[in-house]
Amino acid sequence: MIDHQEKEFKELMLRYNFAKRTLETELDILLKEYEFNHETTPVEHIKSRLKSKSSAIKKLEKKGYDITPENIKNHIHDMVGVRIVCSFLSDVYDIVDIIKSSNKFRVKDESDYIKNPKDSGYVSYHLNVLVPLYLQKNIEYIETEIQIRTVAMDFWASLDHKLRYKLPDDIPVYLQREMLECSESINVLDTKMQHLYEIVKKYQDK
Ligand code: 0O2
Repeated sequence: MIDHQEKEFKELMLRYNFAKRTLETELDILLKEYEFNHETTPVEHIKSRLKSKSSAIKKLEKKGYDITPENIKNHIHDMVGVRIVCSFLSDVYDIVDIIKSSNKFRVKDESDYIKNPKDSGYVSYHLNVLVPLYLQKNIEYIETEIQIRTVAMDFWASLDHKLRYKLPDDIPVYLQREMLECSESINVLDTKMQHLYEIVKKYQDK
């Protein structure tokens, strides 16, 4: 019984690995084509990762689910994560549109944490997309999460992640407030940079 479940875990992790590689390739093609057609480079960098089985188990425990491959499939939505870090705010929305209009993936869910930031101050655009895997006998759709954000948002999220890791679950209120203030300052900067970008574009168009 245990062996059977262990095999199922392995098979599932293999599927996620295939989905990660497929997603990386398809996104690379989409973005390169966009850059070529628009003569612009909206993406600063891309990072992808596969959540480890042990991190997935921790997340299931935190959410109160039994540790089964089925529960990973149903309740962990970011086993495969790709982060696209862009220069300007408008680039984030352009890239969201490119991904949503591609016939390579099916969008399952989306969260605009730019318009509606999380209580922590986290700001980003999330797209959960189903990536088709053409296996020997069938096609399987694997859920993946794409986080799209500006360099400024990424700066905040990376440092927030590092700080959170060092703290207990109940973060002191004053620290939460300070992090929220940092996030707000970053959003002001993003808006200013977007404004400058639009002025520069007008010069280019002349
Ligand atoms: P890691 O280490 O990045 O993998 P859920 O995915 O169900 O736990 P939720 O809120 O339904 O939670 O999903 P959502 O909104 O898609 O958030 C999932 C991921 O967004 C997180 O994954 C983080 O990467 C990022 N995120 C969300 N909130 C915050 C935040 O306050 N600070 C930072 N730095 N990142 C955040 P993981 O698995 O939690 O972490």
